[in-house]
Amino acid sequence: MESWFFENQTGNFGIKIRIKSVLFHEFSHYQEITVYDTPEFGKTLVLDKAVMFTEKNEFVYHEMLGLVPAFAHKKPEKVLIIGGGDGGAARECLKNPFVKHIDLVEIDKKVVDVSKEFFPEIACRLGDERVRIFAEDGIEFIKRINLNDKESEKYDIILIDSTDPVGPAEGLFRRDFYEAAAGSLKEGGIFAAQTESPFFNENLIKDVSKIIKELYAKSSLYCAAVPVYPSGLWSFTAGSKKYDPRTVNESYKDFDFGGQGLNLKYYSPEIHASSFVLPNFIKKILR
Ligand code: AG3
Repeated sequence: MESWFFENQTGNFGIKIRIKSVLFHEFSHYQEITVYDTPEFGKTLVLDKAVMFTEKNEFVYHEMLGLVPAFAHKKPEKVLIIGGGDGGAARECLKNPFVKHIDLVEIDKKVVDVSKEFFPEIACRLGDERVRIFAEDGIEFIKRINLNDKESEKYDIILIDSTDPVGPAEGLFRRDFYEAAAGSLKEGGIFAAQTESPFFNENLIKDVSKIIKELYAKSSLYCAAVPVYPSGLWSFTAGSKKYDPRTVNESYKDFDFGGQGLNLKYYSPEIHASSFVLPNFIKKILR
């Protein structure tokens, strides 16, 4: 019998993916977690009926979220990832030669466990000695760092690797959270968050960009193509206290981005720069 997974993406539009089998299905304390095996995309993680990634194209999102801010920064030693329990963003960040330490704050420990079990190539760095995992609410975590206001606790890079702005992730798209994140960055720090589809989430992008612009010396939106996400075009919003997020920092002028071990399938210095070149309809959203 044929089986298909449907994601209703906008209420009026969605995608369907043929499934070979259901490898895992459980309701955690926070959400419904499903792992499908699919002929088109390989194993696929679905949270609350929304596709988070597929084995075949997770590299786009994870490289672009994990590497653009890191390579815009002169020397990012300490990184905070909110969400990202699958480990994809952490795996990418560690490709930056300066990164010494990553704190990963994932509210749902089940996502970490499922990713380790079913997606070892994505979760491969979760056991790295440089990565510390906290199973707690990222909003509270960041508010604590901000309140403590101790330079030694702050970060060079903060990444928001969240689900859509509904359910557990809703608070990760709010002003008070963004303010606390800005206050948890060191001087010269860079922030980046996944900010959904420019085709379907105009208002969200407009609101987030406005806040980030207020909070940082520099702010920019960049995009990448993720076939399984709503509309296939995905956005990330970056805010930076000092360095221009749109360019690879001088400090990497001798760095070999084509190096074998790095295994970069999407990101390159050229893609870094070009991902900030926006079509007019997105520029208009940001005006
Ligand atoms: N986070 C963003 C996924 C959003 C996709 N939305 C959807 N399918 N409706 C992905 C997390 C991967 N680390």
